[in-house]
Amino acid sequence: MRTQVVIIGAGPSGLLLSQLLHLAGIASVVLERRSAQHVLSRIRAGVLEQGLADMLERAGVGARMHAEGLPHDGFAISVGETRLRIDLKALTGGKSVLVYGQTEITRDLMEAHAERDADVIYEADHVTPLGFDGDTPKVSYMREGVTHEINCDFICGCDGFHGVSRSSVPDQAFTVFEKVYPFGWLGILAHVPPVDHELIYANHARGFALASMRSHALSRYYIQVPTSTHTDDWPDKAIWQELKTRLGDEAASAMETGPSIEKGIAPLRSFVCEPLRFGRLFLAGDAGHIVPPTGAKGLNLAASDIHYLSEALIEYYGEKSQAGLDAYSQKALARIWKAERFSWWMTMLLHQFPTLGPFDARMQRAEMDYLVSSRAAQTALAENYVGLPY
Ligand code: RFL
Ligand code: PHB
Repeated sequence: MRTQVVIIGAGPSGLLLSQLLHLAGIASVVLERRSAQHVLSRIRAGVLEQGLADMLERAGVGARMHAEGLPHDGFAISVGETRLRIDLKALTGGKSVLVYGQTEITRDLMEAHAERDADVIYEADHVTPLGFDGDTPKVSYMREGVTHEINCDFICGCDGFHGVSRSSVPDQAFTVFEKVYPFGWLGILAHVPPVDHELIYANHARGFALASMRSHALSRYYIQVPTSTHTDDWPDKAIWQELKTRLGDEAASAMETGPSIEKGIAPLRSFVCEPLRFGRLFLAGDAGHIVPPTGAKGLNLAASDIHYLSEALIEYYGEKSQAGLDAYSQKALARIWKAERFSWWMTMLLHQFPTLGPFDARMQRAEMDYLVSSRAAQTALAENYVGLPY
């Protein structure tokens, strides 16, 4: 079998890339290790920058997002007794973000793929990118016990942090920059109305908490927990109590509680792989970088990678020019590092660090005091939160 581009991974990065390539007349095959149902069951991101929303619209999958997504013009930060509203719209000259679940984006993309009978192969085992350092790359995989090979021009590794693409590259060909934080986020989803119409990020003496949402009837909450925590350690009742404590009295009195319909723990990590191109293999999204979720940047960064990569591939096939492909890694990394900085900064501001000394604790407090008192500091935060330009 032969195609132009093999895409490994049917998460948002892989599905969006194949959709944009299809609209430009470029053929691709997507190989996904899990079932479609499993991919849809992962509850992840919820905050979309305008750039991602625009891309989804260009990809022809924006209708439900526009109908059901919730525009957010601001959010709150609560540290100790201090509560600050970041007025995104006023601080950025009219920009905002859209609350719409990653699960819904994935569902919309899957439907678009099904409508055009796209080549997305789920439950593909032992996916292996081969020969990408030469001119004849291919990808092998197994399905229902049978081995297949697809010859192609390019391989796009959109297979997330634990995927096979990055691990197929020799260690000496790339450099990893990494910071692992000494805690994770325990997240729950519940069929209750959000505690507020905007998100609330809180840094309490007992740790970080976030009140988020997916709709007017579906809430998403997170609390900082030690890395060793298991979900069994936290029955729903204890989570609601902890959220009330950490989010403060005003939120506690407005909070509606109910049984969780999903509960999971995500470790917090900053990670960048340099470069993102190895011959005819390109990495995009979580395959190439991870941010802690505090700044809501992971999915949005995946989208900007896909923007640069799809443009480069379209240029290659349309104009027979390699220039975009040659520039991909550098262009994507320039934006990635800025989002890494912002996510690291928000993480440092809003969490309790068990190993922080008294000096660093005062630095954290001074950072918050400065944010409260300075419109310039709030503008810098808002500009990054709504998303830096592509
Ligand atoms: P994904 O979504 O991990 O998809 C990769 C796909 O590749 C498949 N795969 C393989 N397929 C074939 N062969 C193999 N060997 C394979 N290995 C893996 C996987 O099954 C999967 O289907 O990566 P992608 O597409 O790059 O998308 C990245 C985003 O999912 C991620 O950055 C965000 O979810 C991060 N994130 C957030 N980002 C935001 O922009 N805003 C947010 O509000 C936000 N909140 C979050 C988040 C991530 C979280 N967790 C759980 C890490 C909140 C949380 C709690
Ligand atoms: C979410 O709703 O899942 C969410 C929102 C904001 C974040 C991270 C996650 O910063």
